[in-house]
Amino acid sequence: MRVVSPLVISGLLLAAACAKTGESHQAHHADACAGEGPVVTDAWVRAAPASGGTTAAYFNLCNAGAADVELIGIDTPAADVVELHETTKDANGVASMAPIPGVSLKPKESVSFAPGGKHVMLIGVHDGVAEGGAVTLTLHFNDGSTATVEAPVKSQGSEEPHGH
Ligand SMILES: [Cu+2]
Repeated sequence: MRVVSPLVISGLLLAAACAKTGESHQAHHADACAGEGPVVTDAWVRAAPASGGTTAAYFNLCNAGAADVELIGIDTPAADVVELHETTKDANGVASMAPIPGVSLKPKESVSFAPGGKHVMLIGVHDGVAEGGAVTLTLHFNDGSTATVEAPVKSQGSEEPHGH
């Protein structure tokens, strides 16, 4: 059987697209899944151009616990509304993003929130989300637990597309 499956081809194209966004280099740090329960690492927030605007937060999340856990929401004092989003590309390479309900992690599983993929949308950003600052993010899980991180504000990286 010499026929190359279209699924394999599209998978390769997706991998190439991800590499271009630079999200994969962060995912490689996720192998150290130590601690208890959900562990957040490498959190950061893109600097917002002005208060009232929209920006995004990113991090790696791994499940160091023994049971499945689901990230169901995030809140922050730095914005009016927080949504979990995922950016995808259609067959023409046009990127768009849509809300996702949550992310389930099996024990030792990790997920990367990174530019060009899953991200945390901060809508109605308050003053002070500028480079050199920090934003407190509180992650909520389906078992009632939370994880709070201080995410530094950085100006690096590309913008998320704004269309929904
Ligand atoms: Cu978004």
